[in-house]
Parts: sequence; structure tokens; C-alpha cells
Amino acid sequence: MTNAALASQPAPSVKPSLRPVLTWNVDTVLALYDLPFADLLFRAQQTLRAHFDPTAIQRSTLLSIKTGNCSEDCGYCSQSKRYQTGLEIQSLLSTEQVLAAAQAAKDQGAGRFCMGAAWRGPREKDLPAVVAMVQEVKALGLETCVTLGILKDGQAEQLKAAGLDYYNHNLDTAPEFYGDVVTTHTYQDRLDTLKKVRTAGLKVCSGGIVGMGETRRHRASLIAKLANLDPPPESVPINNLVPIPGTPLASSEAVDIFEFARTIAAARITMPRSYVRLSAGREQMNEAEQTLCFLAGANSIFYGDHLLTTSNPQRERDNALFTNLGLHGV
Ligand code: SAM
Ligand code: DTB
Ligand code: SF4
Repeated sequence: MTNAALASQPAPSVKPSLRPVLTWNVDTVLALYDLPFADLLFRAQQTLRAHFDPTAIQRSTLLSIKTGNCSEDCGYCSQSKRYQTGLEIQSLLSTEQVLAAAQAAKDQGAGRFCMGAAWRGPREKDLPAVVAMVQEVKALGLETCVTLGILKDGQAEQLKAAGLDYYNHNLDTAPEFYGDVVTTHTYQDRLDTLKKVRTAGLKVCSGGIVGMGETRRHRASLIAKLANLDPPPESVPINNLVPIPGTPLASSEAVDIFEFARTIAAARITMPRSYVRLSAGREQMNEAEQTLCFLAGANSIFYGDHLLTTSNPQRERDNALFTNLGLHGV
């Protein structure tokens, strides 16, 4: 599609049911990236405003429930046992420890609590403990999310029965670049897990990482892949690589903030009803850079001082930024 054709697409005032159904492909997403920056942000804002209160930012708090010693070789990750990252390994936390962290997250205003485990995927014997965590966190009145890796048949159903709302499983990058970053599992493995999650009736959280040495075309390809999931993920985390010393991607060149914001805008426009989360890497951005991402259509963040193994902006800093921008957390 040409830029002119893109620009002449129906305005969001057209009723959703009357809008033409678009199947995105790499070239149509690339055409978004190629728009003049202000045109791209304008379209992203139109899309956001057609579907969301633009002043409301969804907040999820993360907790690593099992840290490090992971069998996989994801080139960006501090938790792979193949890389010397100096990470302190932590076996599965107790339900009480998780519950205390969830209660604190709720008291501090988070709406969703996301529990992450450094597993290729959970073993059958791991699941009952996670099921108990989900049940108890849910009983606090929080939305629940877990990210446990590749699922086997039946596991998504067990999590759904426990009261799980979301399963996070990122496609992370373009299918054609994935093998440059991870060799111990495949893109198809990840797509298969997303299918299982959907079939079990869970909501999907899936996004990716920018800044792993991929090209713009790869970024567009990731966005097209996410947007063409049927239905698209309800939640789309866009992570900016946090370079971890000791990993193969430790010295990846940072992507400039405008390219990162273009990726957020492309996610917003292609997945109009999804929450697009400005995710890892926010600590490395100043207030103006984060604001650019909100203007590009991000309407969700990780809230709390820690991600999984790296740090996130202090809550007070986020609260001050929200006040300054007239945003409110939900
Ligand atoms: N082991 C599970 C898996 O791989 O799906 C769940 C945990 S894994 C740490 C969750 C996600 O965190 C990854 O898919 C990746 O998108 C993100 N992530 C991990 N390390 C990162 C880093 N250094 N910078 C940015 N994002 C990162
Ligand atoms: C996601 O897309 N980002 C979060 C969450 N889903 C699990 C994880 C970010 C991890 C950043 C690096 C770390 O703290 O280890
Ligand atoms: Fe393991 Fe997940 Fe890290 Fe890959 S991203 S090494 S699967 S924890």
C-alpha cells in the first residue's frame, strides 16, 4: 500500500463494523514506518482515541517467581544458564512470598500482577504451585498473568481453571530473524503455545523486543505477525532491549527513540483495540522519550521498581510523570 493510500484510510469516526478488514503484511506495516513522523503519530493518536480513554494507562507489576538457570539460549536474556551474567539463581518462590508481593503491588495501585518463571516451559510437577499462586493472587482482586514458557497440552486449561486472565508469551522478533537470537526452540514452538493459550480461553499477551540487531523490515515483520494473530493479542508488550553483560547481545547498538516510537505507533495502528505496553528499557529513557511513546499510542506500562532481573523506574518517578502529563493509572 502506498503512503497516500494509507493516509486516505477511513478516519476512526467510521463505525468499527463498517471499516474494511485489513490483513497486515510486512510491506503495509513498513509503509507505516515510512510515513512522516507527525503523520504516523497523528494516525496512532486517532486510533488510540477511537478505542480508549487516552489519559488512562494500564499498570502491571512483575515478579520473577523462579529466577535464572534456564536451559534456553535466548541471546538477550540474563537468565540463560549458558551465559555468565552474574545473576543470583532463585528457585520457585513460595505462595506466601508471591502473595505478599501481589498485595504490595495492589496497595501501590497495580491492576494486574504478572508472574514470570525462567523455564523453557513448566514440568507437570511445577504446575500445582503456580496454580495455587494464581488462585491466591486472583482472590486479592488483581488481574493475573503468568509467563512460564512453552506449554504442553492441557497446561493452559489448568491455568484457566485456576482463574488466570492472561498468558504472556512473546514472539520477540520476526520469524526470519528468530534463529539469529534463539536456537533451543523455534518460532513455531511459540506460535503453538499461543494457540494453546487461545484455545483454553485465556487472554493473550504477546509482543517483542526492539534493538537486537534486527532491521526495520524485521520489526515490521514482527508487528505484522502479531497483528495477524486471530484475534490479535489483547496486550502487546514492546520491550527495548536491556543489554545484559555476558549475553551475546550485550553490545547491541541501541535503536534510536524515534524508531522505537515508530514501532509503538505501528503496533497501535495495526492492533487498535489492544493495550500496547511500553515495557522493558523504560528505565533507560528520559521523561520526554517515554512521553513520545505515550503519544505514539502506548497505554500500558510495567509499574514497580523491578522487572524480572533488571530495574524499572521508581514508582514515585512514574507518578510524577503521570501527574505532569495528565495521565492516570488503571
Ligand atoms: N521463560 C519465559 C519465556 O521465555 O517466554 C518467560 C520469561 S522471559 C524473561 C519473558 C520475556 O522477557 C521475553 O520473551 C523477552 O521478550 C523479555 N526479555 C527478557 N530479557 C530481556 C531483555 N534483556 N531486554 C528486553 N526484554 C527482555
Ligand atoms: C515482557 O514482554 N517483558 C517483561 C514481561 N513480558 C515478562 C519482562 C522484561 C524483562 C526485562 C529483563 C529482565 O528484567 O530480566
Ligand atoms: Fe529462558 Fe525465557 Fe530467558 Fe529464554 S527468555 S532464556 S526461555 S527465561
